[in-house]
Amino acid sequence: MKKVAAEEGIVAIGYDKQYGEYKRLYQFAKSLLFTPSSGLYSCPIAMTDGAAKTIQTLGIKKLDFAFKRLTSRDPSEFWTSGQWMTERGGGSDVGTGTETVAIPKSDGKYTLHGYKWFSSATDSDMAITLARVANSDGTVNPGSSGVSMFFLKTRNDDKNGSLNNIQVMKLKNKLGTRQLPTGELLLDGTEAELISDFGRGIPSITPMLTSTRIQNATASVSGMRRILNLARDYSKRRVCFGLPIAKYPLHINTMAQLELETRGGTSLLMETVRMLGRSEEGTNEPDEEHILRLLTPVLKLYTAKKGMSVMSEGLELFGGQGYIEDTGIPKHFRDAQVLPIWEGTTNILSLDVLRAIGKSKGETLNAFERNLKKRLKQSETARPELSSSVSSVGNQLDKLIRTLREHLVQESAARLYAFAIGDVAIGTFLLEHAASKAADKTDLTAAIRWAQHIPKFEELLARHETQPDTDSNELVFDCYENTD
Ligand code: UCC
Repeated sequence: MKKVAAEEGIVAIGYDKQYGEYKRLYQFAKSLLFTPSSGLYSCPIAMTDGAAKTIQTLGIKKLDFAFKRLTSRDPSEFWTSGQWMTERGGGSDVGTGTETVAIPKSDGKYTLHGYKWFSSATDSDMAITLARVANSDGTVNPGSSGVSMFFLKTRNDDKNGSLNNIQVMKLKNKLGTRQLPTGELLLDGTEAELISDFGRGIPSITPMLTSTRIQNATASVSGMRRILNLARDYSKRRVCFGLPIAKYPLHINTMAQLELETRGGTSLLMETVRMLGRSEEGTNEPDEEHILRLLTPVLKLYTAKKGMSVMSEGLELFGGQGYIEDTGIPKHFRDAQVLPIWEGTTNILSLDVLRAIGKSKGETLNAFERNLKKRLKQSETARPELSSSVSSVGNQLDKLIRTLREHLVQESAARLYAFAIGDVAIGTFLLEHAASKAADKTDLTAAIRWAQHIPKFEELLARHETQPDTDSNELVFDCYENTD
């Protein structure tokens, strides 16, 4: 898969200047095809892309040689990268959980000493990782501001390619993604180079997170598409009660709903990567930069959760066969369960949505509103029969924006906001596509259907507010403590 990935340019296309602002669209369109057939090789590819993006974004000149390898189409040159962030103490709270210590050497490099608890692609050529630089008295600075970012090669340059003082302590016994060797690694004097400013490790690694979160969404969307294509094919062959099951209205209705979810996720993904390519080429409008920041966590959390429900329904479309390992189908479900977890759980990403809005002092929201309204209007002008669908999505957008401006601090509703942002964004993008010359009848029907069924934000919010924040939540959550 490493050879195939290199030759097909699965990473390289995203950095190929000849495709200008379309390079990311092209890359991710190809990734959508590659990912579900890659035996999870898409995971090391995701981190490889993340490493290349980090080196490029931060302009780390001394890693030019690594960048060339990460983006090479020549299998003998091509490198993959790990992203070793997770330690025993976390997961989500990287600022507290990072215990690895970096000890300065006399040549300006460092040795790393610590334990990386969840390192996917243990066979990668290099890794980007985090550690705390030891002060001259041997102490380290605590918290996020004590964490710095490092580059390391996993193997030494000697003849045997010996490991760079890394011990693979065990391979993880995971629910799914078993094709992929995730390891617990002991770094026991691993030579590494500091590649961020002191204490700026977390913000410096965020380009990597942006990339892997978008790649995560690619896995979700392409997984949905794969299970649906298999189920569609099956439905035309499987005869039940005298007819192929594709002839039964209930079966068709179930599949149409899943098709809609899959299209929705695909449109959110492709619009995000369109803006990513433009951002990297400097052609984004200022509003699009804000929207890219906002949509990246929304995309990841939205598609991961929808992916799980589509996958579960998808298995059911095969009846008992969907539960039998010999068919190869159950694996899709097990592999999907990691998608809402790694690269930030749904809750962590919902908080990141609030962070993106808060940090811009609301400008992100203004940009989102302006951009979506403009696009909805253009869709209506281009295709007046979409008018009521445009109003339906526009209405939800208005309610959402109004609420976000008033209640941004309501942390317990962060998931609700994030999914609602996804719903209105998808509605807008599907309508825009339906109004374009490229649209066919299916595109039009799908967009209208999305608009008709878009979750009513006010109703969801009302339901949330009938269980107002802390007091009621704590009573329900801690029911054993609170029962007489
Ligand atoms: O699981 C892992 C590898 C598995 C394999 C991956 C393959 C995936 C593809 C699959 C395809 C098949 S690696 C571990 C993944 N771990 C995470 O994703 C971490 C989850 N935790 C978070 O996301 C947290 O929000 C943190 C650690 C990023 C930040 O938490 P803090 O410490 O509370 O952060 P602060 O203090 O709010 O933010 C620190 C700085 C701020 O900037 P400054 O200091 O300039 O004000 C934030 O604005 O970081 C900035 N920042 C961001 N900037 C934080 N998050 C972001 C962001 N998303 N974008 C830009």
